[in-house]
Amino acid sequence: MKNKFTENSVKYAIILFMRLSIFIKEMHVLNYLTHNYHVTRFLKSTPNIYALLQGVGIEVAFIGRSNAGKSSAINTLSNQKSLARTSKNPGSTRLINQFEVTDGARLIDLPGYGYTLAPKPRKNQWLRELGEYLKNSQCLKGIVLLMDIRHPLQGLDQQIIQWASDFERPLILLLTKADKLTYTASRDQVNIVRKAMLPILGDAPIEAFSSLKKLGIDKLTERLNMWFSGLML
Ligand SMILES: Nc1nc2c(ncn2[C@@H]2O[C@H](COP(=O)(O)OP(=O)(O)OP(=O)(O)O)[C@@H](O)[C@H]2O)c(=O)[nH]1
Ligand SMILES: [Mg+2]
Repeated sequence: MKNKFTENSVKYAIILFMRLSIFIKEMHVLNYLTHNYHVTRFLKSTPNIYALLQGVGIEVAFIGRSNAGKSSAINTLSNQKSLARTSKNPGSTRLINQFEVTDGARLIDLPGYGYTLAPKPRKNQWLRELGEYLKNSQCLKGIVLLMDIRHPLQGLDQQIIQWASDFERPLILLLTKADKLTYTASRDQVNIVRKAMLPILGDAPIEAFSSLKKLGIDKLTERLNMWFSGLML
């Protein structure tokens, strides 16, 4: 009787061990599923958020104030000069531009908020649409929130962060144009933002980023790979 019990326990332990090792192996493979962002291509533009809400697949949205460097970040990530339209004048991205990394994996370049010259009703409507998207999208697996490293966490940035937290959207914060500051000053800014965001975002990644110097691309790529692998849901 005792022998039978021991035999069964050993059998179950072996099965459990085998299942666990298969699970760990799968996690390992998924973790290292990398995408080639250099082959990213333009997919389509849409004038409002509602077309996005009907999509399928996985998407990651680049969100931030006008002129924060969203389109530039997509160009640097994809190693293409003018995949996304950039401009030194704020408000250069008016439409919602979708880029396809691979079948079913999209980067979404959103128009910026806080553009002072845009009419107020338009600004309010855009913010409402953004809120709806963050709340209701089935495809949105991650947010890349970009803020100029010299002026992070402005009112609307904080609103996006609050929504991301409320709607449980994973987030990476990129502090852009880090080439404008010294290494020490940019590290200090990262620490300030990290400390301020700790109660809301916990240990969400916050990185100094520069499209110009290609700084922070590896961290961004790592996070995108996780989201596109469906790991960090
Ligand atoms: N020095 C520096 N300038 C940058 C960097 N990234 C973007 N810029 C500049 O900032 C300006 C705005 O960049 P965009 O990428 O168009 O910004 P955006 O967030 O897409 O702006 P909207 O489409 O208006 O919302 C352009 O003149 C870019 O060349 C960077 O890393 N370093
Ligand atoms: Mg843009």
